[in-house]
Amino acid sequence: IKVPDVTTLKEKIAAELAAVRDRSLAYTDIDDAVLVSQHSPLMSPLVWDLAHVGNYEELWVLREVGGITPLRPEIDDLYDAFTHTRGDRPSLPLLGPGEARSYIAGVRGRVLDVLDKIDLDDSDPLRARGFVFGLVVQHEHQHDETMLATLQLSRQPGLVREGDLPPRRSPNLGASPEVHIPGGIFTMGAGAAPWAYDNERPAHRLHLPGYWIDRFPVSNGAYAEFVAAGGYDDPRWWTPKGWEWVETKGVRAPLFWTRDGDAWWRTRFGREEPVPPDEPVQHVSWYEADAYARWAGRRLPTEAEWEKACGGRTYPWGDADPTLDQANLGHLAARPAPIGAFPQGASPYGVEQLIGDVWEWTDSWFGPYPGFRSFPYKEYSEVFFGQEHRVLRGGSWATHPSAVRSTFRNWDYPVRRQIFSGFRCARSED
Ligand code: AVJ
Ligand code: FE
Repeated sequence: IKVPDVTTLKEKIAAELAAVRDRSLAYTDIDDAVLVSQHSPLMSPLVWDLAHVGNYEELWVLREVGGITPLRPEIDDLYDAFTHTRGDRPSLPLLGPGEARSYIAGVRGRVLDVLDKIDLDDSDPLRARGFVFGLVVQHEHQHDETMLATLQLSRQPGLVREGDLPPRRSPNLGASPEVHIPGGIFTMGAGAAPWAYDNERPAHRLHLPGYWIDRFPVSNGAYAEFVAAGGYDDPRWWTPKGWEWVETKGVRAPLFWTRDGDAWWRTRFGREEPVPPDEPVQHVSWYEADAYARWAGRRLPTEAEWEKACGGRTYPWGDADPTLDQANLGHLAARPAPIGAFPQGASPYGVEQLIGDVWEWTDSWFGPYPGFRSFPYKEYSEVFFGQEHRVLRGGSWATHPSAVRSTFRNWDYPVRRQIFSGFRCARSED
């Protein structure tokens, strides 16, 4: 995690812009053939993501805020995520890798000119406290995480930096596996956070009855018990749609797991390794998370329960940026950290590993908070509201610290599992 040594907001923004671009360029510093090919119909070719982040930056910073004439208006349609599906993108006349790099560099140069001139105290909501720069920085990091999912699906070894996890602290494994959160009112959603998305607002007060929530995410070892107990053979644990998914797709285990006798192996960025029992399970769908919870006599937390467990601060540990002993974020290593690795990242309630490691499925559909207003465009959040997407919380090992906080909401289809998704369980008070 890069902690830029900066004082002013403009310096901080410039450092964030530089860091995210370094990240995107590192992920795409690979053979052109790998960049332009489609590794899964679920994903864009990497070269699409690369030019798309530049086009998004052009639309929002250069045209909308800077009033600058479009650089390449003819490519807008190619990089509009709503015009072509991911599956169709390889057949489009996309910019090649070299062209994409020079296009995004050209945009970035002008963006730094806009940053230089802009008044960040302006009351215009795109300018105020640099919101538009937060928008493009978070957007690019989100696509970087998507690129990692694409690289994982490609199963090609050597494309992703392995890195090292921070040294392990003494884990708090002796503590009770569940934490009780008393009933009462809490404030859900983002208050002061300047770069929070529209879907995190407005902050609102909500009463929750008391409940219990797991101290840690569910581990591979615990999940393997569900598999061994015939979890995938028993429709009792699954919703009707989940069971239909299991049967039609023949799902038997998390994505990327393969069985070798009694042992489980997984493919991680093209390398085979035994499934480590003490890591949070990842690459499970909402259906699998929900079924495991029912098998375990529990349920998934609602997103309100998940957020309340963070204790009402920017992050569970407080308002300061994450440190290496609080959370596994920002691609330190290309994997989740073991259960219990971050006692210093605990919330005031004592709930751990809420931020980082794996995105956590919740029971909630992605919908608007009371009083929601779309900003700055309805295709970021609003068009996804309804009973199609489930909310995930907390970020994964692949999420950058600037693109996650206690109030941050991610969403996906309940079948999705190429994302770095896991879960923890909860239960109501008796
Ligand atoms: C919030 C991760 C679901 O990747 O579809 C990227 C983020 N929005 N470009 C996605 C996003 C526009 C979004 N998720
Ligand atoms: Fe996008």
